[in-house]
Amino acid sequence: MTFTRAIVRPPGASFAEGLTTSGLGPPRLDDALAQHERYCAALRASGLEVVQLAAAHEFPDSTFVEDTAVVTSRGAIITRPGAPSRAGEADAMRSVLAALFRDLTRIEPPGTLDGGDVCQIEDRFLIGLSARTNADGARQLAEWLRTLGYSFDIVDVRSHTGLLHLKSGMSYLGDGRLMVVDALAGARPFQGYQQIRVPAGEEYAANCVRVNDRVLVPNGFPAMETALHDYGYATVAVEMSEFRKMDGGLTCLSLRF
Ligand code: CIR
Repeated sequence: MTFTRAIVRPPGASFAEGLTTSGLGPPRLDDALAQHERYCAALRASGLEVVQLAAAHEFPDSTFVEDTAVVTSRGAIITRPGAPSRAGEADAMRSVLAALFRDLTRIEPPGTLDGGDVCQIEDRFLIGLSARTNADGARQLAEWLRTLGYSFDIVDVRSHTGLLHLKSGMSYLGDGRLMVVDALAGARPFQGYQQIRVPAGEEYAANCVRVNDRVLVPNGFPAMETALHDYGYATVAVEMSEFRKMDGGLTCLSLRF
């Protein structure tokens, strides 16, 4: 999968008031903004044009744009984020995507869906059922994907308490390879792919992003980087400490298409 564009949104002044279970303490806004800039620079260095939405003080979690839409080369859909405090984040995303996709559609109530639960693997999508994505949201997304000619599979991550979203525990690296935490490794929809296990103690780094010829990884996970190098991947380490404090990973800071 080749990407040419990314949509991002810098954290706003209320960032520290967002949802978190990390127990890592409050994030520092200045550091988060600097890390966000470096994240955007890494996307640009990987060949992407970066479109930036204005920061939104009224939505503390709005920097995690991935949760508000699913964007493919065949169409885009606005989600209905599962956390009530995040419901209004999709409006800004709808405006920017409406200019790019003619038939923009959306997840309707009672469905809820976070983009962090959606993993594209070429022409197939894995859709996670989680505390944020319910069965109706997954069903609506699946039906929409089918109309676009994609196939899909459901992965239930609700019993894995450490995983906020499906992609908190796995990433698609391209080349038929998945990066997977041990807890998810036996999942039936992962069969048929080469699975690289996330090294013990480095589970946060399961959420990485293949962008064209590089893999963006969070800084500070050396065993994970070594594993990727062993498979021939060029990695770019991006400091994510302030986003991690708010349960955010690398993929959630952008929509790539
Ligand atoms: C939340 O709990 O919704 C945010 N604090 C973090 C969202 C992370 N999103 C993602 O991994 N796709």
